Amino acid sequence: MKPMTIPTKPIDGQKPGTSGLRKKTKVFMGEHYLENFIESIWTAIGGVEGKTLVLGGDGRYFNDRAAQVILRMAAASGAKKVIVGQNALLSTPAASNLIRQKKTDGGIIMSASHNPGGPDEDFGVKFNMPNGGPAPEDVTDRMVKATQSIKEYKIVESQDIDLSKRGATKLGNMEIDVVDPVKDYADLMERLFDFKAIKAMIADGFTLRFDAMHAVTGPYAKAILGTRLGAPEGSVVNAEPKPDFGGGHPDPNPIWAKDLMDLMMGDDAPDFGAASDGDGDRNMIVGKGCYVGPSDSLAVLAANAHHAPGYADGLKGVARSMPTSRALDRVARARGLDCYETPTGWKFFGNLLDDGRITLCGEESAGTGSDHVREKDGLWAVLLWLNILAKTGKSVQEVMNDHWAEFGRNFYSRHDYEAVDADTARKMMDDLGARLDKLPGEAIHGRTIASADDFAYDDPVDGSRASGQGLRIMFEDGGRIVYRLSGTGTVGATLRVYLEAFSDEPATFGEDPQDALADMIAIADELAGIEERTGRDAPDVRT
Ligand code: VG1
Ligand code: CO
Repeated sequence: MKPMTIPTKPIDGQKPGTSGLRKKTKVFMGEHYLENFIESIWTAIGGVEGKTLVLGGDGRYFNDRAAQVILRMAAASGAKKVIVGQNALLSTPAASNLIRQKKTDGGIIMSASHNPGGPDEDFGVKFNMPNGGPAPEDVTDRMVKATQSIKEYKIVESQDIDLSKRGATKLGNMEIDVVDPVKDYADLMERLFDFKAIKAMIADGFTLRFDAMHAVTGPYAKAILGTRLGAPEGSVVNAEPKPDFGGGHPDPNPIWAKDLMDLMMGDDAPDFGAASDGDGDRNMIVGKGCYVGPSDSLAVLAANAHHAPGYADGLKGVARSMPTSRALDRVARARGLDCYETPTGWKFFGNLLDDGRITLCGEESAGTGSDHVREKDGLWAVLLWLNILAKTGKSVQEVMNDHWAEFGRNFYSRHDYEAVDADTARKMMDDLGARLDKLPGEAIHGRTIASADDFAYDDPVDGSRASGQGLRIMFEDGGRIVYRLSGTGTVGATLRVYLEAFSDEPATFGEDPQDALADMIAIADELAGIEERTGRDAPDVRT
């Protein structure tokens, strides 16, 4: 089987964002588009010859075709072996686990995560390193460079490989191992958590609903929550991965997981509700009549992780992305743990985890995880919650009430303005950025600004610096507003405004965050001139 060398030319805009390269599916399906990017990944990692990779995706439209192309390109460039999830499926955390367990040279995950899928929606590709984590910025920078000078790529001609059957096969000299996407991951979960206690709780009548949102976690949730933990039929819904996620956004938040929210707020609510996103790395946690914000969930998990066998020895330290609320910091302070603040995106946690500085970390966007893999992990968070509930005997609402009573409440919300004109958004950020120096001391709606900056991060492990990571405005009363432009969207710009206000007044703990943050919301608009500049008088999504 002789590799063909196909001449090509650089294609504009092949620049990975917060998490891999995401574009409209039709763009990815365009001539040479996928091929150029894959070849550029090979260049960025010093070639793929003799290497072993993991390959899988979230099952979205084009996932199956892209897998065949990637296999043919890996074979043409001399890869030794590719381990593929059956039907080219792998959740992001399961892929991270396989990369680590099988000691491979990395892996390719085909996913645009929480973005909708289908011929008119989004597709994506990301490369993970041998540690199982997303490629850091120096590697993605090399990818971008390679896309800008690419002249040719190599590919072999072949029939499609049958990825529906498990087992070993060959493509030219390259081995292909089609594996059960679930088993190794489920075994890992069973080692970390007290499955006996969770099983007993469920057998005792504890009820739950997991909404897989027609995305990749369906098979994982059925195997773990159903088969291994005994949750009855009907506990896992929308469990079959569909190429268009049933037409919805596979984004586990109260807007896109509305059915689950309605159920959990109704009279017949089960004890526990959860959902995950397209590629299985995010989570939403809901109790009976009680939605748990992701930043709070992270803080609760940090405070209670010792209830799970995998974390019984305590945590080495914790980390959160900068826009995530500082509820976690309060737990860290009380427990004497180091707490790191990183830019948005999981790639920034990798060094801290590898260096043994932290055990647990998370983001406000419904991503939490630990050192068990190098990605955020939706089902992991669900299982840790279930483990905590089983061990403490508390309801979700009781866990939250006790948490706020001990640490106070960081009211928090993120407001997203989607598909804003990119130049308008950029100019708004630039103008606000230019005024930051003058803001401290200014009083607005009765609150005084204590400090303001453009967040930059110096990685304590490798010394690399990431700047321009979001504008932070801190208030004297502990409140905070952060402005950032999304790095995962595919249309125009998405402005994210992150709002936070702290209260240690128990009478306020039950308030709706949108009410508790009303002042901050008004201040955020006034400071940046959101309505005036974008014409939007309200965000598209509030989480
Ligand atoms: C968003 C989230 C960020 C997350 C990223 C990838 O990025 O804010 O916290 O790490 O998505 O998540 P941005 O740049 O759009 O704000 V996933 O589950 O979509 O891979
Ligand atoms: Co995701």
